[in-house]
Amino acid sequence: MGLADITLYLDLNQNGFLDEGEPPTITDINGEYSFQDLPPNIYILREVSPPGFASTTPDPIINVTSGSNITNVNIGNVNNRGEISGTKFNDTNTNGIFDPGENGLANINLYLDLNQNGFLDDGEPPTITDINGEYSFQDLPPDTYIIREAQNPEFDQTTPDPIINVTPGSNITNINIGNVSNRGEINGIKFNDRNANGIFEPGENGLDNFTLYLDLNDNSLLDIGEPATITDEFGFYSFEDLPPNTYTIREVQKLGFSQTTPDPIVDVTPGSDINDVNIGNFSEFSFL
Ligand SMILES: [Ca+2]
Ligand SMILES: [Ca+2]
Ligand SMILES: [Ca+2]
Ligand SMILES: [Ca+2]
Repeated sequence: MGLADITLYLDLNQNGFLDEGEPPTITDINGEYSFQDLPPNIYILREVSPPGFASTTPDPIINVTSGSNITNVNIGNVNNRGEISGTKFNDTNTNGIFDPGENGLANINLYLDLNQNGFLDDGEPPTITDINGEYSFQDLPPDTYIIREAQNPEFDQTTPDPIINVTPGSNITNINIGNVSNRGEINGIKFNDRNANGIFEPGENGLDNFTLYLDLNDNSLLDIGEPATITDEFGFYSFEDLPPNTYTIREVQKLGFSQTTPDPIVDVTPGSDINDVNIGNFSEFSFL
């Protein structure tokens, strides 16, 4: 296929550059070109290589004699750009493999870390995963690239940063990168500890409408910004989406109740789901 809009020139001083006074021409829509009215001479024909293309033929050296009409001096170019694509996936079983049943993660920022400093800098190509978690980097000059994520604090990466060698014209697919949520969850029941022994037993019921909170600053008060929840009709509560940390759960004590279990201190690790953190209260009102 002919390539249009390619600049060709006769490199009269043979320095490899298009200088003033050297006849240029631009290929037409069919990729065709011509130099006319040339004094007899030996000419080197070169091109100004457009970005993304590499020359596949040597620069023609042509001996123009008086009255000659030299045709079919064809010059080859090839698109030398490459492409990398893949999926950012939710690696729920943390094995580093995009397994059936695992989903793509949308809106994750990826970039090519050209200067390999671990940060997204100006001039480094960024991309954002689409609704299916898919991404691509296109139009890449041949080089070796490191793909990194501008890490979302809710996730830990489960696969190493891909290091990809892009060769001319390559289309490298299925470079999948795993993430797993590092958030944890705590849940349990606020129960009516009728016999005040600190154990949730048959015959004891949940207590609804109790406010529980994570006492982040450990001052035994519910402060603004501390996660709080209210027990449901079964006394059930949960704290979800918790960054890894050690949490103390306290309650806003109600008149007439005394707590029969210590305030739970819970170590939330990435991805943990901690159940049955039950908290007993003894009621001074026997009708409960
Ligand atoms: Ca997996
Ligand atoms: Ca960088
Ligand atoms: Ca009990
Ligand atoms: Ca507090």
